[in-house]
Amino acid sequence: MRMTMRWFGRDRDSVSLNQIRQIPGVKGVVSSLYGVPVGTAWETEQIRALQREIEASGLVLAGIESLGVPDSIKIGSPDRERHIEAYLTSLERLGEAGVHLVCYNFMPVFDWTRSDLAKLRRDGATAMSYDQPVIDRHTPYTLSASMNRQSNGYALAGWETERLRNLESLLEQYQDVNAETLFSNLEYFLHRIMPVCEKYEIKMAIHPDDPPWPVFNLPRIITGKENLLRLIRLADSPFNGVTLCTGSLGANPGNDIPDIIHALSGRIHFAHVRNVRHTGPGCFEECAHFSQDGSLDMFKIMQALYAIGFDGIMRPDHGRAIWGETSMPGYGLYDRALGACYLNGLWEALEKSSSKKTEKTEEIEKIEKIEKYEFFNFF
Ligand code: DNO
Repeated sequence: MRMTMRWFGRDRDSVSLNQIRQIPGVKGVVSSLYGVPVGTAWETEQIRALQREIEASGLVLAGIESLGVPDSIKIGSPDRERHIEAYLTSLERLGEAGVHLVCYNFMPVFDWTRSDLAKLRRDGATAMSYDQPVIDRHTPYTLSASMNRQSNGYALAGWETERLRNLESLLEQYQDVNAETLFSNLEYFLHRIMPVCEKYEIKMAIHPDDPPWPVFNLPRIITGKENLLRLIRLADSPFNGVTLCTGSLGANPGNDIPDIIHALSGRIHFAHVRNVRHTGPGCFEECAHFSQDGSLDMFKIMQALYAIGFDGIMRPDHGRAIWGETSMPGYGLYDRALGACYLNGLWEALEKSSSKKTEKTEEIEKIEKIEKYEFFNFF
């Protein structure tokens, strides 16, 4: 397992690479070319520049979150071919640059959705929350305006105002798209990109829908075990995999996360590990990563990942806003750093108490020995 953090780039993030480097056990970041509009092919030089900047801080670019999929591909509209070509070009250039993990999602129009980005908690911190009755009183317009108003001035990934400029026509284009259409458009997309992913060994990791149920009557399909298994079957390649986002899937109390982890063994390429607190039907609040603060058993989740020999990239996920920090909602330094340390602690305990070490663990040990050697030689 490799612990990383998400980093939004020097111009967008309140957290610096140097701060991230000081979190014990964090060796890399996942990032993206946030300034490039979804649907445009990424330039090699932009990818290399991002890598150089990250490496100059002693970290590595461990993967891309996200390489956005344009709505045309999700809808299956005529410009999808042009957009798939651009996507393939970006994948090829990423592969040539040695990037082997790409996170993406297949949510129509909107990415993750919340009704409140700064709900006051009993501990005095604030956290994001979702309340279905509140969402039901919103239109897509009022919700996107409200989310952007609460974003502390940061551009919210997935809710960029430029992306939502053509909201009306976009919503119209989705009128005939149901869950089945979405599945078959996802299948088409996967079949087009898998040959390139196989050539460059790029693991595609679809992010679950957040929350994992339809929002504003738009279908959502990456919602639970059955559909995740269906997704895996759409393209029979080890490079067609999943981002196991415990908070997104865990928003539905019916999703048994350890069970899903076992079912997806071998296809979990990226893990977003965070807790969530169920507050009522269709309602949840984000919380600290610590098991007792939320509804998920984080030890059982890490235990399941350990049991399947998970050796991919992991990151802590949304945190509370604590200790007076102002950041992009969910993406401050402090609570995510606490989360990373907690998850690393659980993992260390699992490793040290395990009697049988898997081959993968031994491989990781070898890499760590080399890293230690390089570290001492550095000084
Ligand atoms: C929210 C994130 C998502 C995720 C995308 C992946 O905080 O987990 O925005 O990055 O859905 O494409």
